[in-house]
Amino acid sequence: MSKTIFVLNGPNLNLLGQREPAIYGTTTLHDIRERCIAKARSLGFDVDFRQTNFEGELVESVHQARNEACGIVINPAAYTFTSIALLDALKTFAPPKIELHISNVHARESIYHNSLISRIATSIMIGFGADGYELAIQAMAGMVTRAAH
Ligand code: CA2
Repeated sequence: MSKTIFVLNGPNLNLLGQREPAIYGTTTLHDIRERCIAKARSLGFDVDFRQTNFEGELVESVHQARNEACGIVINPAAYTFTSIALLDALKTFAPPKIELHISNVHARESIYHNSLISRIATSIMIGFGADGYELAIQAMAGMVTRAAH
């Protein structure tokens, strides 16, 4: 069984820690990647951590995850609200998938309220800031381990 968790990040998240710290905090995506890898390793898992500004590239990562990943943690950023292509790709991925948002999207403007992804996500992690990623890795490791027994 694969022990690799794919952590996928959508558009603009490469700017984390550099812009809008009041909303997204001061932690960079590089720091988050390091924390995810360390947390996963402590639980006996690997992480394949990616960021892209391109919708099709996110879709292709999901396709790759079908063969290589035991679970997906995904922050689709703005594609959360627009991408039927990403929704369709994630529907083809049977193992657990956690939708993650750094900010509490429900406390923000209404354009951030209607996720297309939530209806097919196994679980949702919202509003925990950068800590949400490690929490999601921990939750994913638990789900995958329990499913294997
Ligand atoms: O809170 C999140 O993680 C979001 O997925 C972030 C998205 C937004 O469209 C979602 O509704 C909630 C936006 C990502 C923009 O990333 C930036 C990072 C640093 C500075 C500016 C934007």
